[in-house]
Amino acid sequence: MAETGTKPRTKTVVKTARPPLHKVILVNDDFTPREFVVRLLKAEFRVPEAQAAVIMLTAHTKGSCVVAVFTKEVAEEKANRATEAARSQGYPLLFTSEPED
Ligand code: TYC
Repeated sequence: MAETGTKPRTKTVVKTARPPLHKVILVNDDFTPREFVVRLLKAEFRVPEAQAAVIMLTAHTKGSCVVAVFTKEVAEEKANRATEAARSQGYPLLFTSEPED
């Protein structure tokens, strides 16, 4: 084929897709003591006392509160682990996870 001297105008840009994030959500209940919720948040999610207190109070007043975001598998694992930790102490405290909007 004859050389036209033209160059392609398209460029290939390589983009690395980030994994979609999932929220871990703390759900309110009428039975778990506030202090236990704060202690669990500190132990399981490594949040400082003041932040744990804000998260607990937000769930207490609004019904639920986002604790943190992770990749899907990590969010599910952390929510299950924290829920299990509460159950092992006899509390019905629930953590769920769902995709971030
Ligand atoms: N509502 C509980 C109480 O009054 C405290 C609480 C807060 C429980 C947040 C769960 O996710 C929760 N003892």
